[in-house]
Amino acid sequence: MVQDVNKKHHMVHFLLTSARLQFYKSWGSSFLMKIEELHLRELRMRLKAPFETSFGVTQDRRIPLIEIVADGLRGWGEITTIETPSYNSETTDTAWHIVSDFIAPAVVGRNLSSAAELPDLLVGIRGHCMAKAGVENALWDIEAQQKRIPLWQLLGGTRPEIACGVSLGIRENPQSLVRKVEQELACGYQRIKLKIKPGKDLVYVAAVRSQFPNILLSVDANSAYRLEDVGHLRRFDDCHLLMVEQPLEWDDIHSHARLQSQMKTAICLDECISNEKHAIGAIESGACKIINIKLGRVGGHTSARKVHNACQARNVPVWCGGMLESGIGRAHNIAMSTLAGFTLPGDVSASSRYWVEDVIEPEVMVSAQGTIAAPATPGLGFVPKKQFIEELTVRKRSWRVAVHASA
Ligand code: OSB
Ligand code: MG
Repeated sequence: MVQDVNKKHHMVHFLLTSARLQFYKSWGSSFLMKIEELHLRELRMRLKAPFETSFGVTQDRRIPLIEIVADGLRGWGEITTIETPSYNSETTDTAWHIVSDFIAPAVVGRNLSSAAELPDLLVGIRGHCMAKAGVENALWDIEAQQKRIPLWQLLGGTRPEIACGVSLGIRENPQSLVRKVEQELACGYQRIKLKIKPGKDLVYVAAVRSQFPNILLSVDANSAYRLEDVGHLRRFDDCHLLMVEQPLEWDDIHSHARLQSQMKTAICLDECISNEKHAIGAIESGACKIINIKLGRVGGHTSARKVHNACQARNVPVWCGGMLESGIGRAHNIAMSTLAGFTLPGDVSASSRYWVEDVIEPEVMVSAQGTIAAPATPGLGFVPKKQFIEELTVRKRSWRVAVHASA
């Protein structure tokens, strides 16, 4: 029985006793997670600077966060939707609806033996990968805390530090873009990705390439071109790019295969890949040579690991994409990026590039070599700043298991 505490207030709520914890530990690997509470919040966070992609400009983020309590442990996940349905079909508001009306009622009160069981519990909900991922990832945080190991180790990660790149928004002119690239390189970032759109592409990329002939450089079009633009897109072959990311439509793997057969530059798919089957289909049809894995887009750590394994088995490098996340999402991205197949620098960069103040402690820091160290403490490894999160919260809904005092 699940009760929405916004309607019903006086809930009796049990915390895990140390005796029960001992009981679970004595069962070795057979853990149980009883999901006792789920809290859904929307945070408003202003980016330090506006971020422009081919689909629009963002500065004021509306970020849904998930906080789950299971067996007295608290786990956190971020729903990586943006505000509009212009990257994929989800938005902050669709996620609010799906979590409120379908996911929370399906999971609160359930017993799981592992976070990896969540996708099966939610098979009846089609799509809405980002909404599901926020919830699943909070459970992964809890499972790692139960097992007293860092989340990245629970996931099977092998890299104690990850390689970082940056994603730079479209700018007013090539000169200011070159200056921005120079700053990021001085911070140590190992790879520069430039957002492009028709009219703000080749000239910008050529300006950066001529100034920095040897850096790892890539471009991301976020679906701004069509297969008919193949003549134009082929001109990127002269820029010696590591990859061109998602040049064609968000749901069109086939056209990317046609384009890749006519381009030397490796195509990397982002928007097109929501699960392992998409990844296998894209690789086997020659639609891409690299895949960007985003935890939200693929539905959480369980699916992300399957996509990673499918790519690794086919010798396709992967890297971790970003969605302008708060520290919670960023911490999950770091954990995932420690898997062995993440051989290219990702879009996971320092908190201070985005936020005046982040919602976790410590904030995500990047070394002068452009790396982030995987955390050593159990679970997510970064502590959510509860007070600051409350201050940023503009709406909140909570669900708790109704328990009887005599239970
Ligand atoms: O395509 O990678 C993308 C931001 C919003 C939506 C889509 C994308 C991005 C980014 C930002 O590139 C990466 C970051 O978080 O720094
Ligand atoms: Mg992208």
